[in-house]
Amino acid sequence: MSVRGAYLGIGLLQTTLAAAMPAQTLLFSASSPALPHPAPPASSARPLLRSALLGQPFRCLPFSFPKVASSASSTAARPLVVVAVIKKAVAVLKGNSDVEGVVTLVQEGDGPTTVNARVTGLTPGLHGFHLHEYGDTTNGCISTGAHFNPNKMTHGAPEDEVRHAGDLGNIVANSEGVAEATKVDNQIPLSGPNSVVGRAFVVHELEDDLGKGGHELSLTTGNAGGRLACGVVGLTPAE
Ligand SMILES: [Cu+2]
Ligand SMILES: [Zn+2]
Repeated sequence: MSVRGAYLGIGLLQTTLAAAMPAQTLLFSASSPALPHPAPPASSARPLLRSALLGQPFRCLPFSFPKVASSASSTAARPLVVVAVIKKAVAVLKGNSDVEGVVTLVQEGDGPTTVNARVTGLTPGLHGFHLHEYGDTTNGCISTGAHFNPNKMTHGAPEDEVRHAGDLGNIVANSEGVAEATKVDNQIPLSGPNSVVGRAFVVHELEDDLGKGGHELSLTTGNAGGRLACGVVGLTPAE
């Protein structure tokens, strides 16, 4: 079984086991202590695990989660299990105005992070939407610092090569002041050195010019104006 095959083959297990596993856990065996509560007896766990893997026994091997290589032609089963751990996080946005919202983040393995945002109370139109460096709201949204920028870049659009990791562009509010957006991004993982857990989302008063507005602030903030609401990203149960 290819790595990709193993990855897909354990999809069923993932939903039952991922929640009980620490985010860094990439492998497990049938005797793993990290089973869900209440832990099923080994006698009932083993048949389930085996059947989902075509009867192959588990073996716990050192393995780092892959940047999945294409190997669709390889279908030979191997006694190796790679679990794409699903990580989820949430941020509840509040501020000094009527603007509020909820942002959810989901990341599977080392893949991109999917961000779903719903923000209400906005003026219709575009509003800058970023991850800022700190999850510190002691002084309101101001204390979340600048845009999350681990690679020391200048401000840009999400699709630009030169951008802050936290640059997620704009969200667009409708005539009711509601903005709903889904963004899929590779620079905002939920674990590792550039994890955004513990940092903060900020929704701005104005449109983010994506670094192209020619304003003196364009290359630092996109000239997106004040901070209407913000919320710290925190881990949430994966299921
Ligand atoms: Cu911002
Ligand atoms: Zn930026």
